[in-house]
Amino acid sequence: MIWKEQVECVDPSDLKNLQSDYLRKLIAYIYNNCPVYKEKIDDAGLRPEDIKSIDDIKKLPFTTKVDMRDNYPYGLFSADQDKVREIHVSSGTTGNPTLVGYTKDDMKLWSEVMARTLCCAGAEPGDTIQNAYGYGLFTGGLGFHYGAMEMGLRIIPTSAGQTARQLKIMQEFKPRIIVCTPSYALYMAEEAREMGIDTSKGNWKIGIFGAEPWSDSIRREIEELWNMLATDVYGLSEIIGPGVAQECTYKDGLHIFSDVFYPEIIDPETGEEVAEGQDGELVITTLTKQAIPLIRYRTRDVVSINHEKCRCGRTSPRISKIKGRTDDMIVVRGINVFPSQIEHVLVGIEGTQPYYQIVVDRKAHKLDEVEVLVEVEEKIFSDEIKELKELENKIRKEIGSVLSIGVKVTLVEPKTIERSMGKSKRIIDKRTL
Ligand code: DLL
Repeated sequence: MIWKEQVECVDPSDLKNLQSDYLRKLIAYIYNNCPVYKEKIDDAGLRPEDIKSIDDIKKLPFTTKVDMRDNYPYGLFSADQDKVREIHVSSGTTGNPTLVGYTKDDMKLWSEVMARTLCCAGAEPGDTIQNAYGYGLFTGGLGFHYGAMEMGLRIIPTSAGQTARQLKIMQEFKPRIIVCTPSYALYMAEEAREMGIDTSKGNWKIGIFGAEPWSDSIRREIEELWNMLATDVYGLSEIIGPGVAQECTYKDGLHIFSDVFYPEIIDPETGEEVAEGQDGELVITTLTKQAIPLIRYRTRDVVSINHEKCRCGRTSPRISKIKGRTDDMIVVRGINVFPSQIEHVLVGIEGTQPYYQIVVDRKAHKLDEVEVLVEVEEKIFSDEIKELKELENKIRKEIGSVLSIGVKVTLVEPKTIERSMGKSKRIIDKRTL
């Protein structure tokens, strides 16, 4: 089932007309209603009439997280605050948080793209969904709630946390769909095992996991533990929350709802578009939002894009799984390190758990040091010291050869690394740069 077939399976030239029409209206709207954007457009030497088709988008200036912070809280809004019906705050850790808002029509749009998301993952009206994304200022919980409501699902709004209760509810109310962060799915399975619950036996068939990076190896692990199809959902508060892109049951890229969220993939250094299939930074323009529409927003997320029609019938472009963030990357002794590279090594090594933390430190003018804390399985920890050392060495060598820098590896006991019900923290950077 495809929720909005007329746009998701649209002919690409019709899509372009629709996007062009939306873009023209959007530019006139923000130019007349948001002084910050008016100034940005004026500074670029443009007039709204210069934007005739979606191809003209390249003439427009980018919007960045710095613009959001500099104009905090309301400067980037195009709608008056009395038209705003709900606000959310993004999970940033530095400086001012990022505030976003929704008018009544934006709420309708969000519900619709979330219904499209759920449907894309294989949900059907009448299904029961357990929503273990956090409810509150984070967009995950309420975003899924509105979408499920729109699609006619039966919602169990557990929010994140209270894991024992969460698992009990799951067994008793038998949801067919479970949604949460991938790290919480792993954590719940771990808790279940301790409680003597077999998560591979249940009514659940589909999981929709996102809000943080996760690899295909973690996907396989979750699919095995939960005996379900694990799909990836992508989104960010600034654009709308979850509901920007979603994998269909073929799991061959995330369909981006490009009739409303126009994607570009650029080289983060030059700002120029990269060729199809090449990695680059995802930039999104919200074509139809009212409260706080964004023009060419730099997401910092690294992906590639594929415009081929999918086997599911959708013509919407597909982005790859998020490969990293341009700002999550740590530079250690001049080498770029992404947490995903380390994760990739660890999942291939028997005896390790998918829990790790990367600690970067610089002691008094010395070189940066990287320590990777890796949790190992219970049975490994009871092995002889010699075997533990061998495992440590193996991990150290493999990470070293992938990253081209030496790292220290420390094996830690099961459950030492903090578990997360929401987004997990992989990097601890202790350097004072
Ligand atoms: O995380 C929205 C969301 C909620 C998405 C629930 C999916 C499910 P923010 O808190 O603003 O919004 O964080 C957005 O999280 O720029 C990415 O770096 C990261 N992210 C989101 N989804 C994925 C994903 C929500 N599927 C930031 N894979 C984004 C990797 C993701 N990273």
